[in-house]
Amino acid sequence: MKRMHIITALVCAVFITLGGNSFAAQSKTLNLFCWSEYIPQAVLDGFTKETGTKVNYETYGSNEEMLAKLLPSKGKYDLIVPSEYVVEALIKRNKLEPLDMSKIPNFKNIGSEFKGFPFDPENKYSVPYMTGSVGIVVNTEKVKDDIKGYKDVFQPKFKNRIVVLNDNREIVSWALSMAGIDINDVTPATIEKIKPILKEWLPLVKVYDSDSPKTALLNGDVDLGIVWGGEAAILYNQDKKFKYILPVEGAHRFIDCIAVPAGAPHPDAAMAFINYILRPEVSKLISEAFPYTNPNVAARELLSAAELANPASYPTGNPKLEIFRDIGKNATSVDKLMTDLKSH
Ligand code: N2P
Repeated sequence: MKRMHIITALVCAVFITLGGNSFAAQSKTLNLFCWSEYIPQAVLDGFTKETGTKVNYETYGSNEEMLAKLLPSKGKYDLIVPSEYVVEALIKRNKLEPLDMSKIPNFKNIGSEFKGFPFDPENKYSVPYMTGSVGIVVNTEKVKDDIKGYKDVFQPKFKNRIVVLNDNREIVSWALSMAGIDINDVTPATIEKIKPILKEWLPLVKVYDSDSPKTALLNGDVDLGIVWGGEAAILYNQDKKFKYILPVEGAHRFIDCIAVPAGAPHPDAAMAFINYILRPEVSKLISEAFPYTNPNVAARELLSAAELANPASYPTGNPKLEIFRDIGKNATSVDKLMTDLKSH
């Protein structure tokens, strides 16, 4: 009898303890689908330690790869990290769950200039995770030319010395900028116009890599490239010989957002995770490992002067940058063009 009382008391104690914890009702699993090289393991571990929620982490190297896995899956992923044009497309197709902002008070840490973009004007479905630019990185010990834009990178003398992102929409946008066409003006006619440019460019490329384009530059396999700003920032931190240049012709400014796909199995854990990574001290850890442009202004205050002075993380001046918009069915023409050109 006495033992029964002890057990009952223990059960009650556990119940009361959990009841006082905001994560009491939270699912104990979170299925996170994110870009590779974008979120440190320490952040996932910190969340698990605090909430007891196990994070299953799967990665992708492009928005299109993410979509190809997400769209046929039902109720598999709790969180995805699409770029702005994909947030726009997913909202149009009712493929995102509205966020429960009452559970994400740390949204206040996002700077006002990163809120209310046209792809999700009220941030009903998405919260900026990291932002940045796609630009040119040059090993200035190997390349002495004054590289200013795409036309300086894609020169026959640099054949087999170039790394680029393995990302069709990105590559097509460089050729559009080169031709003086808006990067969002993707139609069969503009695609036809830029075909000759890409026909010249692609044979010069040695490495296509979206996951870790810094690697080929670091180990000296190539001498210049067009990469995510955060990758260039890591190179700059390692060695100041790696210079980041935003192309004069114009470049993509990406706004990668965290969002909950329709039918997510653990939306409560998803909201808790979003709020967790928006804590300044957690977001700081993300910036330290992956130095992109952090939209979390409270976290930015915790960064060192050197981190904030990294030109690839926080470019200065007035570069010509533009976000991508959803181009609907024309996305298929982008992929077809690139597949055709790469196979020749
Ligand atoms: C991180 C990739 C950054 C994604 N590895 C840019 N949209």
